Amino acid sequence: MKTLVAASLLLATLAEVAQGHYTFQYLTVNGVKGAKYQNVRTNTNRYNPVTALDSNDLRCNAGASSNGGNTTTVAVAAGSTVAFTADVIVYHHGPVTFYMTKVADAVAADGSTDWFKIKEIGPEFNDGQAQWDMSFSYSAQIPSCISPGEYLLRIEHLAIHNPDGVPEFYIACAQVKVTGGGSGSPVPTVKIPGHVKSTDPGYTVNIWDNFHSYTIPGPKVATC
Ligand SMILES: *[C@@H]1O[C@H](CO)[C@@H](O)[C@H](O)[C@H]1NC(C)=O
Ligand SMILES: [Cu+2]
Repeated sequence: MKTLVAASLLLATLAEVAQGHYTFQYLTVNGVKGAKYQNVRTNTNRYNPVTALDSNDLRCNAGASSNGGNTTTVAVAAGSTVAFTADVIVYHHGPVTFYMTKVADAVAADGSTDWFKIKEIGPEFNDGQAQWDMSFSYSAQIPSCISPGEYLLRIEHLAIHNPDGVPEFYIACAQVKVTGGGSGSPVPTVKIPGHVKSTDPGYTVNIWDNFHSYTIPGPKVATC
């Protein structure tokens, strides 16, 4: 068991060196996968993660708070399914979450407004073994109850594979205009940064040691 764990940590480290990391570059809306960065903001840290819990880069990734003019805002019906796709398959262990924030103008938005979580994907435990969803694409449903208008739609993959290192955030924001919908106000809301604390069990956990349950960091999935 010890050897297995050591071997998988070593593999993870080798993979890190060999491949670099991943960025979420594509958005699928209404069943159509957009072009690279068509509806997803570009970033300036290549395939690298954000690691500082107090950084504004946690909102939409490095360099992505004021470059919305480089990205087209796409219409999406409330209640429909959207997906982000990365350039390489996600190979670190950790949760994937989706957030949204309502904005006056998705092109101009800097992510300083209130965010709510719309989906979270954690591990499944089978026979005591954690199984993480490590995929190219992750999908979420735009809540039916939210009001129409422009939003930033954000994906967050928190990599917690290395208990000796700092957890890594892989983030991207898409620019969407929600049509239909309702008049609900989703709660709870959070600011980013600030949504994940350095003491959160889901942030500090060692997934290789006696790992039998997991609490995804951040707020609960919002309702309205
Ligand atoms: C605009 O997008 C392109 C790729 O689509 C990228 O290379 C460039 O750095 C982006 N510019 C800004 C200001 O984000
Ligand atoms: Cu990594």
